[in-house]
Amino acid sequence: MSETNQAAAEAYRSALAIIEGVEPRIAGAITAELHDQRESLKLIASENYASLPVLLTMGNWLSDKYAEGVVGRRFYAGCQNVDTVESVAAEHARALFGAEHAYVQPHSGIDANLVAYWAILSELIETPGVAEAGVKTVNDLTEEQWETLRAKMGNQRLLGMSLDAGGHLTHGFRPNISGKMFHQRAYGTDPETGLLDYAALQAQAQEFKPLIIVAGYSAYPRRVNFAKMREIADSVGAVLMVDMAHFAGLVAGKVFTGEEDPIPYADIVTTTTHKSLRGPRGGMVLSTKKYADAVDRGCPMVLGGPLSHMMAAKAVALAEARQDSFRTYAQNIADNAQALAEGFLKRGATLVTGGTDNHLVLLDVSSFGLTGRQAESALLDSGVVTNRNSIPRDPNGAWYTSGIRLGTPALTSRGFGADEFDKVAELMCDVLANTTPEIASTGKPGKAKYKLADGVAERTKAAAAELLTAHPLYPGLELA
Ligand code: DSN
Repeated sequence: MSETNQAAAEAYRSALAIIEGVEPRIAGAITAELHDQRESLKLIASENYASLPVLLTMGNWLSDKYAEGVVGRRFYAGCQNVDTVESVAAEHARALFGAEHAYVQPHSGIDANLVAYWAILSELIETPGVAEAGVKTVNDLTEEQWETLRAKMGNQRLLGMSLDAGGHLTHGFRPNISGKMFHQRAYGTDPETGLLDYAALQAQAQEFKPLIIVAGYSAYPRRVNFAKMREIADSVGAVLMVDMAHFAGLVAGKVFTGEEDPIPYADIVTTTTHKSLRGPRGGMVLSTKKYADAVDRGCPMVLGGPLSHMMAAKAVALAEARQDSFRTYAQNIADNAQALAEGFLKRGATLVTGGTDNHLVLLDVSSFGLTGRQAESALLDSGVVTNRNSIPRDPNGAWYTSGIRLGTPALTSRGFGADEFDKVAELMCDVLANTTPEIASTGKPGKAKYKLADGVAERTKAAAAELLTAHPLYPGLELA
């Protein structure tokens, strides 16, 4: 047991005893969550296990301080310690990613995207509107001038990856606020290969002339060429925004370099900090100097007061990501995804795009005769935690789906390598091959109910336990 884990175990035992004295159900849920995470194969592509130093940094009195504004421009007195925290986190973020500017306040990836959209709209539309009217700020515009400007801001165009091709809700999906803020269109992937088609995207951009092109994804198992994305954006005068929430760890760990690194090519890059980056739950915006001031106005114009305890934890995680060992970790994430994909392919399973070259695999479970919902549930019964996901042009829609999205960041944090991921593919294929949909009242296979053959869940859990015991989570951190 490392000294850190021993000290953390003592700290957590004391903290949980204190919490138990106030609300035992909460102390119980926290403890149960550790057991659940330890005892299941976590393959959710957007989840990870933060280090104990990161987890420990979150719980402290920085939480009690209001600090709206940014370093050097606060709306509250007494923010000197928050200033230290925010400056250190931003310094690490700039150095790690080679970004001109870093804004570490967003509470989530969605918040980071909203800050980015708001900054782009403000920078490109609000400033000229105010300048043309010969006034200092929007507050000095007449009602009529303000309505004209608002109409202009509300009519801008956004081109983002469609949800079923692997884009995110916030990339212009109609039911999301981003789909309502903007006149939106979505780009998809090639129907044959499932890959991004840059020529088709170029033609679509040429026809649509968006203000913003959003690159990045939540469920696309391939790398993106950001130099090509930049060329497309430049050809139509668009701002290039990249949402790297899923693959920030691969950028930080220098697995994605050159044209696969979004920072040198994008105007604004957003991310979460808790996925492959392995930090605390939260978001960040990285930008060129041009957008720095607009981005820094994210709070209080878009966000509530910064969560200073979370910014502190982001700083610790970013410091960890600057260590050489993080590069090894990031490379292992990508290598393990290859092993997982190969494990499925050699057992006859179907993968969207035929494989992966990032951290995730999108398994098409229709070849097992299942919906994503049935597969997700049968796997969960067997101790394998995944999430169902649409595949391109999904006949089962976004609720039942035909896919299961799998990611390697979490189990790679536990030390799983290629052999273990091959075994994971074997176990999953066994579960799926032994699951059958229940016949609905229509006489056809239903989309939700299923039957898992007797004994499969038990044998999968037993095999998973062997893998998990050999790669313990927070070893030595023993609670009740
Ligand atoms: N919920 C995240 C994911 O799972 O990809 C994105 O918002």
